[in-house]
Amino acid sequence: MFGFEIQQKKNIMTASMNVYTLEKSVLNVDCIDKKKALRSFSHVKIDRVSHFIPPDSYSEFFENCLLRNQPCILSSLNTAAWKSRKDWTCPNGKPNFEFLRETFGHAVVPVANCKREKYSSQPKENKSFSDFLDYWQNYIESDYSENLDSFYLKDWHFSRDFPNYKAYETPCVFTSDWLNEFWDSKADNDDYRFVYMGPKGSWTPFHADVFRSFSWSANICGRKKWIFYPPGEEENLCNKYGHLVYNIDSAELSDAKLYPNYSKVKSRIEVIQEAGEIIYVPSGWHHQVHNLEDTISINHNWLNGCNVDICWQYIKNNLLQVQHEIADCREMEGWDEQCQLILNATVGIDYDEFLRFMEVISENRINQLQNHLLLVTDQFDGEPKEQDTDINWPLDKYFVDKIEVLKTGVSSAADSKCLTPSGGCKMTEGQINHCVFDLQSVKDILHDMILTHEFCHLNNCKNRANDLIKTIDTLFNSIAQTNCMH
Ligand SMILES: O=C(O)CCC(=O)C(=O)O
Ligand SMILES: [Fe+2]
Repeated sequence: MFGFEIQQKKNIMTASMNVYTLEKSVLNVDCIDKKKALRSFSHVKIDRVSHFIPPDSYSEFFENCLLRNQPCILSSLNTAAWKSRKDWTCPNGKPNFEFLRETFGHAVVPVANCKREKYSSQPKENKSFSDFLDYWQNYIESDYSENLDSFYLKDWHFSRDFPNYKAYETPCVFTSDWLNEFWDSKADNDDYRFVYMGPKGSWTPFHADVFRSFSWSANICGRKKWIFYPPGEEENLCNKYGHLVYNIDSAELSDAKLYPNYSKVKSRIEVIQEAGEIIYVPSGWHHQVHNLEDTISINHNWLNGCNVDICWQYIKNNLLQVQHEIADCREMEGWDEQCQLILNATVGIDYDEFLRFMEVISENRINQLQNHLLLVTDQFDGEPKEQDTDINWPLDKYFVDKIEVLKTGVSSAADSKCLTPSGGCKMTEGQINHCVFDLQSVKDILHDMILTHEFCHLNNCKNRANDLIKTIDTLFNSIAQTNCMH
């Protein structure tokens, strides 16, 4: 169907346990190319998933939405049990201002002014949350008067500010989240988990997300209109100076002298997200968002083995731009390092930190797999605990070569921690497979990194990347030699 096929050789071990050997010879296309091929089959429509997504549908979502990079909306059943949906809203569906003020009023929050534009974004300032709520209630009382400002509380690191208040639980399909896993491991106490609150009419200008990550966004109350353009269309939405349009509905787009490529735009997708629904925004899809009512939402930016190549490509492209901008001082000593500094200041990460990112993600998975191997081999004296939940996640479909994986029957249970093994427990087959897929995805990036001149030029980076590739290969060999599911 997608122009390539993974053949498998199947040896029946016992009735319930098969060994799958993936033949390297039929996997002669790079995994990154296979991911690209899957993404090129765009629907240009947004599916609504009307049911609760249990962990055993993980592989369906993985294939249809994450690998294919296609947007979708999950039904409100997926947020029905969240504390924020009960505590933060009134029976009539409006925000519960009293509860919010009493519980979180003392917090300091970032607030954007939607009626102003400064350097292609809405200027932001910090306010106390109770002041913001006072403004919001007055604005509603004025019937959203044209004469008043439209303020939008954005990018509030709510979980960081209130770690003991469990406002929500990340749905299983969004839990392979390398971005927050990495940022949580750093000392700077930053993350990509946010709360947004805005009155009717507040909006977010046209953009693609940080590092070209995915996002998911759940409406706690209210409704949003989303306008999407698939990756690549943004080139037609830039003016003759190469600047992306700020408001996708502005009249200036029809000025052919200013936006010479606008007539080439092929697809625009609009969708209304209702209260309780969660929208999944794929990697590199540009979007603009309007609050149609007083709306509260929770969102995460995240990335994983499905889109890490898009992120790495984005960072490489940004370095090219930086190099172009300071090309006139190329001969000066330390020019490469200077480019990395500017890259970090503009994009938020440089090559050295991206390698650190890959190292942290791999270390976590290598440790999990090594602990599992210890538990299932003779070196462990004691009874390993069984994990009671599994995800339905067949590795053989997701392009990993040179690995023998033991398949057993899979069970399912509604546990959103489905991808993370609990301490002392054997990993489930699905968890093992996912770890292997993740490590293979890191390996693909490392291989690309060491082919990049600027990367190899940086102190010790090439050695670190090569060492990590060797460690991953050694682990893959031990997995292949061990009956993992003993
Ligand atoms: O809800 C909004 O205003 C913007 C959210 C957004 O851009 C996102 O979740 O990626
Ligand atoms: Fe966004």
